[in-house]
Amino acid sequence: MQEWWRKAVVYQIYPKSFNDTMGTGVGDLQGIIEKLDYLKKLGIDVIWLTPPYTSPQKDNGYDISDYYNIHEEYGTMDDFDQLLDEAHERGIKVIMDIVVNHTSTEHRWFQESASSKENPYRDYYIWKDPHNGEEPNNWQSKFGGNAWKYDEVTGQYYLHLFDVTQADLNWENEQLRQDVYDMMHFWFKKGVDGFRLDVINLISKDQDFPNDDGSTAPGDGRKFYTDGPRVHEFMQEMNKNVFSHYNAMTVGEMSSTTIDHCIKYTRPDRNELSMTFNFHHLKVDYPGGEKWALADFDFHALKNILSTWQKRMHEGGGWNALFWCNHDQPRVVTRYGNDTKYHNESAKMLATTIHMMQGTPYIYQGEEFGMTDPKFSSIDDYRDVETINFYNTKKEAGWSDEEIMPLIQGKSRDNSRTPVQWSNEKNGGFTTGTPWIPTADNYKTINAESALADPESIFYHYKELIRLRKELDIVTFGDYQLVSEEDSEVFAYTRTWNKETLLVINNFYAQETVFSIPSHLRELHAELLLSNYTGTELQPQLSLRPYESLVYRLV
Ligand code: TEU
Repeated sequence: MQEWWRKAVVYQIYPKSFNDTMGTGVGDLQGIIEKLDYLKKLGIDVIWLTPPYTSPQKDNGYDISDYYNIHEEYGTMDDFDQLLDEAHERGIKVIMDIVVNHTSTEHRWFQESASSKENPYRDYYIWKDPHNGEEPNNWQSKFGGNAWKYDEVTGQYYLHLFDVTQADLNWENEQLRQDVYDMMHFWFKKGVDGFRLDVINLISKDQDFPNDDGSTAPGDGRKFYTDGPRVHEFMQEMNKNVFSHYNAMTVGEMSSTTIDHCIKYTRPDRNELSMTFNFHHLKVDYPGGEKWALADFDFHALKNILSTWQKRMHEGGGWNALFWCNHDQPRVVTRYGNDTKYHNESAKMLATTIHMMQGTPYIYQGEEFGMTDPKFSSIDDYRDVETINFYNTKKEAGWSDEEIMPLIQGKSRDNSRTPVQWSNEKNGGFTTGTPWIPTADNYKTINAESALADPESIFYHYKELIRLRKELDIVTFGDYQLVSEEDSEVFAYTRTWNKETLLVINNFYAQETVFSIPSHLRELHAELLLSNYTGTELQPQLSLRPYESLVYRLV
């Protein structure tokens, strides 16, 4: 249990929206270097850089056309090397986001592969004959429509689980796997500290490519490639060939996964990955499992899911990545908190809820001072391929903007991709040019500069949470126990370790409420470690103010 990443806090950077030093309207690597001291001040240990490689940017870099180069708009390989050096000088590690489930169709491998059936790269991708003159099966792309694209030149279809320009790689091909491992060595040799592996649990497909009859799951094909037949074998091979040679941290992004699989991916003796992201706690506001629909979040489900993952991953020897926000998710303060009257209180409360759990916490750029969803009213302000596909499909089906836009405002991935609000200057100080996506209107009040100037800001609450994790081993190692299962407003849990207990109490609502402290905890001496209001003494019947959040040490 001594691996360095168990005590680390990770900060996610989406370079496109982080900080632009060239006035192009697009963030760049020099922009990250400029903010390293800010990150150092926050106290994070690791930067996760979303894909900075050469890419046509149909999916903002998750469509890689050259794994060995830096996307021109972000700078050069020299800038990257400088970023790595300067981060390391400050004691900050850097992990790279790597996408190996698919490449851009502009990648040389795909160009070769598509050129003829005899090309040696043909088998690097998944090509199938038409079935009765139509698509090989009924699998759906995650960005809408069928997941197969017909290619006129060779008369076959290729698989794309995401955009039509993101062709799925064929992991059955040994040479492809070797090429991927070689590429990973290239980045490790440069000095990177690990990888975030994009949708890595989708790489092994059922080789029968069966039609999905929808009898046991949504009918979109997911069950035939999610945590697929050879995925653990591939992870072990990757680990043996690559990760085991370095003191690496690896985090796998797991789409629609299960706890049992995540234990397998992360249990140290299995030699696969360090930790996994799962998204079940971010689907409690998907009515009937549908992303593009609006509903209040289901608080009981949220507590239940997070608690089950805490307990079972711990018992099974696995390790969780802890997070609320990333570049695919709406901002949590808007989503599960309150982005108006209780902006400050609810953002801090949400942070405490996650950061006092077991696992490795992730902070997504701007989360540390409470950035919100922008709520743009026009589709013209959105850029995301998934959002635009959704809009077009609904328009074709006859929906009006009045019906579509509230869904996009609530659910678009662009909610988290607006420029980081550094100051109250034009464009939030992100760029002197025209930003590639508009800045949220509230940058004059919600920005890093004001947060830094206010000792009571959300920023300093995150800093304090990071400090507590560093100082108290119990945050890393303690057992987790939910203590508010039935409560409709409060999410309270304990962590226990070496005769010590942490009691974490969070009111998730704007109403005051009374929380009854479980009797076995009442006898102990309580010390308040952190709160989002001025001090509260622990009492058996504890009155909680709106979004109040408290962390006590009990001995
Ligand atoms: O996302 C994987 C993924 O399945 C989702 O988060 C997806 O964006 C969401 O379900 C759509 O509603 C990863 C990346 O994080 C994302 O940005 C990429 O677009 C995607 O893979 C493809 O590489």
